[in-house]
Amino acid sequence: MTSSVLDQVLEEIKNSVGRDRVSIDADDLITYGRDWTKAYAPKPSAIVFPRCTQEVSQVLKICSAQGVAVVPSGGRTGLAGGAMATNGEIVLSLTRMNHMADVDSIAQTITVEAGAITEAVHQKTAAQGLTWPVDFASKGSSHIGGNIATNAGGVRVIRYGLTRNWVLGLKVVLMSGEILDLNGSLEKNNTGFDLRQAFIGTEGTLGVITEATLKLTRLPAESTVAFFGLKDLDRVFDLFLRARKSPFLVTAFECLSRGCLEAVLEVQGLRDPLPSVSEQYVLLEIEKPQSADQLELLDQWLLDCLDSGITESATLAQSPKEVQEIWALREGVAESLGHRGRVHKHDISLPLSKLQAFLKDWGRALGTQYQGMEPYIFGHIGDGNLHVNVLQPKGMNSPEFERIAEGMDAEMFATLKKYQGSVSAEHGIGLLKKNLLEFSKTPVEMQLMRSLKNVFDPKNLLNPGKIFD
Ligand code: 2HG
Ligand code: ZN
Repeated sequence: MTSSVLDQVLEEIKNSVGRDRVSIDADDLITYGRDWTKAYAPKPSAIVFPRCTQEVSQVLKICSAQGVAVVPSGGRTGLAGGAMATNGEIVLSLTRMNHMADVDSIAQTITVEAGAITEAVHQKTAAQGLTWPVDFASKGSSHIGGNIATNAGGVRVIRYGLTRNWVLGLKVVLMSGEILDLNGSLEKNNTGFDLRQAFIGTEGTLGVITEATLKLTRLPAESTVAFFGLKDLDRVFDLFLRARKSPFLVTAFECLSRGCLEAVLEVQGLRDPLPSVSEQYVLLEIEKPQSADQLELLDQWLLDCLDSGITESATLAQSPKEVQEIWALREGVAESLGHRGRVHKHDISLPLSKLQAFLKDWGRALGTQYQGMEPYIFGHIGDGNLHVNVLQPKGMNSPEFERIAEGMDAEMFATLKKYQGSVSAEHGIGLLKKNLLEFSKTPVEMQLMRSLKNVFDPKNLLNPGKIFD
């Protein structure tokens, strides 16, 4: 885009929606031109901050007429580059659209603008004894619109499923400026194609979500958390099976390796709650048993896990503070590994029944070919979702590291394909994983995805270059 086209577009936007909606301030360009993905540098031309759906529509219409590319931007906590503006695009930040309507207690819904912060929605709905049960470490920054655009996962998928399950209605603006009001607040609506689904998980490539009616559920009973040390990953799966068969309602089942725990303890200055060192750790969250009998049953169940040799050590949180402390060990992993230097990251998933076989196959290949490149594995193992983070070893230069890491990737993804896994469980494709998509999608699926993009955004102006070129 030439600078005169940019000037003209920005002038039109200012005249249409207000001069204060546009920024070319250098700090804003850097802040709003990027997300949490570290692999890219932001290079947007301008940031636009609309205040309502109508303004989004006007801005997109102007950009569309002038052939200017737009990157929708939310809380910018994504890890696949889905909200990166690297190519002179105009960033459309939904940050000023954060209004939340009152909770509808009869329908158990809340309608919020796309820029509402996840945690703010949690707080508002909790006051009515309800919750929107999508939860993850970045909830203090992430936006509802971004969660929906990426079909966010997190730590409670095992209990509640993905974001997709908790969205009733969507207001969406197409690149042409057309506004769609999809499904309102209907629970049941069997009228042909459910277009709402086209915008959930498609990372802002088909339309801009400006408002959502969220489905709520009863605020769960108080939960309790146990933390286990285990000898190896086989024992982690044994424990998972036991937890699933137990009389307790599992609300999270998360794992982390010793290396991950050490990183968190060191970087965050936290205390190891277990008396001995193990290779693997599990965080198990369950709804807290209410009766004395049930509490006794839980103590007995934990003892059985130790006696049977499945776990090497275990601790049960004794207070809400201890619950938080144990969660901090798991939720601090990604940030702590990032503090240690350059990280090559993956977010894979497998059918639970194939996860063990995958890890064995892949582990064999790793052990023989990539000494010194130890992957740090953690994540939502109860959903079949592992985060694989490879740290650049000290003394190895970056090009060498990337070359070896890519060799490891090829190995991992070939094994993943063999077991019908996915190259992105919850972080999306964005810019970062475009070259991996072929491992999880067939050529026919790729063609259909491109055709859909062409229907919604024929000029390829909305979040171009994300998911595919
Ligand atoms: C988590 O589960 C996040 O902690 C981040 O999804 C994972 O950075 C990562 O690899
Ligand atoms: Zn995760």
